[in-house]
Amino acid sequence: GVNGTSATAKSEKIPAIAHPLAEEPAEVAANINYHAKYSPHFSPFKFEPEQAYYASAESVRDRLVQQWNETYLQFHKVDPKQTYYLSMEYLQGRALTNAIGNLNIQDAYADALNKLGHDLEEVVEQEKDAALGNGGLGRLASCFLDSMATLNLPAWGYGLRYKYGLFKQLITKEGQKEIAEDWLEKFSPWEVVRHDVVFPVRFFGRVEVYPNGSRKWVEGEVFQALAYDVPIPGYKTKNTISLRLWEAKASSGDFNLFQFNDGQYESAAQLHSQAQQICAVLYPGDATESGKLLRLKQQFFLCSASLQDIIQRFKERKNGKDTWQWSEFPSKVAVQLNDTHPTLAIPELMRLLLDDEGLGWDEAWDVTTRTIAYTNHTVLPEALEKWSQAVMWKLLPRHMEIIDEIDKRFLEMIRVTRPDLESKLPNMRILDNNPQKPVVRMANLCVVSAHTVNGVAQLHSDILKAELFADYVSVWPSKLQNKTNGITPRRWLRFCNPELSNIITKWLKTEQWVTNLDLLVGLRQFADNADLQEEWASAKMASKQRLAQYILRVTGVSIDPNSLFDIQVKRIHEYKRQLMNILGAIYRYLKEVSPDERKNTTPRTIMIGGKAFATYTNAKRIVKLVNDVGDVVNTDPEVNSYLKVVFVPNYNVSVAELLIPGSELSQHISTAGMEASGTSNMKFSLNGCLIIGTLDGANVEIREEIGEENFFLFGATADQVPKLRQDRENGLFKPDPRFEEAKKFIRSGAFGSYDYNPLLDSLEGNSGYGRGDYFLVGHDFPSYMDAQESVDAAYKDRKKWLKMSILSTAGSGKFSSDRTISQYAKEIWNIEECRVPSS
Ligand code: T68
Repeated sequence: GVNGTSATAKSEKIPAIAHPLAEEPAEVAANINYHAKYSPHFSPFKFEPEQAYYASAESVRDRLVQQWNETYLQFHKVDPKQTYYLSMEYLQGRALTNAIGNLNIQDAYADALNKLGHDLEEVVEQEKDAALGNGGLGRLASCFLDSMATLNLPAWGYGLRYKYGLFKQLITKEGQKEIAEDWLEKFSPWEVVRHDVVFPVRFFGRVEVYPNGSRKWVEGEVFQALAYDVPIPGYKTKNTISLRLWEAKASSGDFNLFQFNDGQYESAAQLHSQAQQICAVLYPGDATESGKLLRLKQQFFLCSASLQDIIQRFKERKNGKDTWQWSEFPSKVAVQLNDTHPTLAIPELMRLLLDDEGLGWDEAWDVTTRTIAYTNHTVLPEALEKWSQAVMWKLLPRHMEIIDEIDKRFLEMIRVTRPDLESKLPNMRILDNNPQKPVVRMANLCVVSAHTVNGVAQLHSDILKAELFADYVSVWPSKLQNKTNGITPRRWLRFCNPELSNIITKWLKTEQWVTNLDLLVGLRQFADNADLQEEWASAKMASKQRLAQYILRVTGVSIDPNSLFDIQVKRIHEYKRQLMNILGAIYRYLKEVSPDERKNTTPRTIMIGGKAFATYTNAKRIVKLVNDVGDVVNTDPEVNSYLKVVFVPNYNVSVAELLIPGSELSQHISTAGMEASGTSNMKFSLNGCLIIGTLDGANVEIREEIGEENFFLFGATADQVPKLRQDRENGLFKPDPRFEEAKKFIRSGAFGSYDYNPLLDSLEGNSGYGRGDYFLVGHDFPSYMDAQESVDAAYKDRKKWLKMSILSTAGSGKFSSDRTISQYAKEIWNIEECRVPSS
């Protein structure tokens, strides 16, 4: 079938009857009205914003379904090589604004809703964010889908349909509290359940060996993976691709009616409730001991279901021949692993080829390695996945056999071809057989098995080559690539910042920049133009006012749109150094207690937002500290017209869409070498926000593109970090008095009775507990404060600041995910566009 299902003997198609989906407001209104009446999810007497949202979304979905079908028909006809992006996370955010924007029908919808007595802006806010991801990695996957659709690439996203995505963050007197967020509570109009797309997925069991030597994984528990498809429309193209999310179900025979009739209700439904657990919650990222087995089950569930689906689609495309050639699989299929989370795709593909399809090892290995590519997103050792061999042998016995064999053959190959690497083998091999805790190193399995490995920014890829994966580089010199991350200019400028977008279009005299972001350089020639500067300033002011209203509504704090809006929003992590930001804010507060200082000051509003992993104690202490500092500063009548400190609660994609357009300065201040790329830095810069930052991740490339004079740089470089840590252990670190003063003020109890000593202790000492300021906050603090002084000075010169702001946008063209995805398509996937012809 066109949509990837098996063709039935009797192919009964839905007759092609044209159903015009109008673009005239009156007819759009009729479409919305139709859904309000005939797709009734609510009482018929209500047509409040919520009902208007669902009816609008369903009417948009009708169009998407139509484009979707045309897209699959085209893919089926042309039969191109296709890419499958496997990711445990997608941070989609809201879909309505994006869909009507990409379909270019926003005006018709705004008018239609007006006719129906509603306001589009209010209606779109009814939608809950789809937050099936933790942070940058998940959002990157979503930006990539938007670009793949927009570039008309034959591509699919595969993921899991978690019932509960990322938690909702509440701020209480105790600090952060996590609340389960049931994003499907009232159903999602953007998913289509595909009852005809179901695959079995096995856990546990044993390996059966046959007389001819072949092996098969049998028994254990078998669940069903059921597909839910989410349409991903491209921008101003008919192409609409799929994000296919798997849900786990018990097999239909698994409900024990005898037990149930016997009153044993729980055990009768046991497999049903076990199935529900698999996709119940998104793994909350970072390091946690709990739920390890469940996480492994989730990873395998995604890999197994997706590969069965991919193989079935490959088999359907016989290209006029009687059967398929497995050697052609890699010229029809590219699989990209988003970090090591879907690594099990490697042994699962091997297993399917060896045991189900009867290929020999060499042939199966050739197909697998030519199919799979891997993206690394971190060098933090604690974030590199390692699975217990014992757990793996139990849950996936056949896969462990295969991994064992891959490891053996890798050792053998190195010993034969590169005896000089013998001493490196213990670190290079896949299995770590340390008797204390034998583990499988997933990153090593990926590097050994994938044809291409990539980092996500130039500096990060360089570090991978020089450090983490250095030993492999001499074996496979061209396996490692860089693919600097990007963001979709649709969501992150065109739709979230229409005021600025209109100005850009006006001055560039074209809207082509939305799909060709390099055109933004055309703004450079106008950077000094007073008219552009005034328009630019008024767009920024409008966004700041909108943001100020939001902050007042969610925090009760009133902020001044004439102050400098300084924002740091991202997951709370010690390496991202939100603690440095708040220490800087505290020092600024101490200074501004003096009336003399206040006279020359640049009024600032410092906003910090982000979620802390529920058991990451220091991260939670940082959240609490920002809130406590805010309570003191914002109620100090002497200071609060010069400085405000606001914690923005529940940071998510929709909140980002409000914050980024209203920002003037954003902080990307990680310890150099630790942030693989960062992607919000690109969003801020694109929206004309200046950056204060370290030479880390993509900051390096942003600074190169926009010009070093437009970037507030400070701090140690990545190559200095090891020596600085060493110096510290040798007692050579001399703290700056400003750093000491800020810490002392917290210890004095100025921000309440909460015990911040353990948090501050992490910044002290030379080693041991707190690792002696492992993240080098103390070392970088003085240069950070100096850079902040340059920010204040630059902001006083309004024309200079506006010029820098314009140049930030003008230099951000490189950071379109369209550029990133074109590079993946050309340099890793070897796929080409497959465009739906416009009728
Ligand atoms: C981020 N990684 C990098 N990991 O930190 C960031 N989830 O520098 C980079 O820009 C971004 O990836 C995109 O490349 C993450 O977001 C996770 O969220 C994570 C980590 C472990 C488990 C699950």
